[in-house]
Amino acid sequence: MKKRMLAIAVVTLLLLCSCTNTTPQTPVVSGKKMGDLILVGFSQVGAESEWRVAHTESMKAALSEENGYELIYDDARNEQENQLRAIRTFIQQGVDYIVVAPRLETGWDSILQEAKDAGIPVIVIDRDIKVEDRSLYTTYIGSDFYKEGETAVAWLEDLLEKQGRTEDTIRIVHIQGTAGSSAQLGRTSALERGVSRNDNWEKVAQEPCDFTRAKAYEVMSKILRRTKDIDVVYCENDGEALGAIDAMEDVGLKCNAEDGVIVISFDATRLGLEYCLAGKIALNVECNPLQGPYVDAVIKRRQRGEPIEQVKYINETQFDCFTITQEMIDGRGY
Ligand code: GYE
Repeated sequence: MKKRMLAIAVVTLLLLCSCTNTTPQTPVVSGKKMGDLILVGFSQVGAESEWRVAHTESMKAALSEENGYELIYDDARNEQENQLRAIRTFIQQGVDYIVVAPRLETGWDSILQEAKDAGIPVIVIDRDIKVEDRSLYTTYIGSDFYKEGETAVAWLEDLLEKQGRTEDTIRIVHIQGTAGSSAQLGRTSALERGVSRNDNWEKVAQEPCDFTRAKAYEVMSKILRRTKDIDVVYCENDGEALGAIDAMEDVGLKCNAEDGVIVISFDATRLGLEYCLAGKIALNVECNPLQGPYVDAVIKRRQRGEPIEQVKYINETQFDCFTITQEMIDGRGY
């Protein structure tokens, strides 16, 4: 009797085993789905600008379930500490890829070493980073910020020359982005070089405004209480340009490339370009936030075992108040 019961138990067990073998289910291991979806943890800086919102939307659209991904999205609310915490959690969750849009250029060595030790590839997007060991991340996809700045400075030199102002003192206010971010560092150093090669350019003020319209309004209002003798305002993104323009208009200054303050901006968001069409922003250098498809392509290439370039700069253009048209704005994706 005992033997018969044992035999039944063994057969039942075998049947159970064979059942689970023939109907495999998607197991869940510590929150990670082992199906064929690629699990990506994305640490975003925050939501400080229109550019950033478009960037987040592009990432979410490209790394969608229909496209083969499961995306864990984290908004760091403009704190690098939060980004480090998010990445550590991604590592614990055993994601397949980590994507990070870093707030600052430095401070990434240890966390990326942790990701590397766990065998998780890291893709850096939007702003670049500086680490001792370049093999800590797979690739950087974003903009050449120094080149963007050079484009702006060369355009300004050209305009001032056409206006016959190469001998006049040109008083410049410099509204910077988030101090220590690669977007700020690149755009700033291009202007610094411009100031040092043009003896008649004079820096009236230089202050970081975290890429936000509110901070730029506040800082520009403070500068204007000190002086209204300003020829150029170089803002490191559209939000800051809009804030600075608001402050200047409040005190009766005209923003206009022909007979007012020359405002220079970066991003070329729809709103920024509308200001350009209205003549208030003289030059808007494009910075393309639609990076999701590039990230998707890199991950798919890596999945197929194809080589990946270390740096991928996105092609960008520029718009000025003399040549921009409504059609150009209508054709924009952000
Ligand atoms: O210019 C600004 C944003 O890192 C390129 O960050 C990005 C910058 C962009 O908030 O609008």
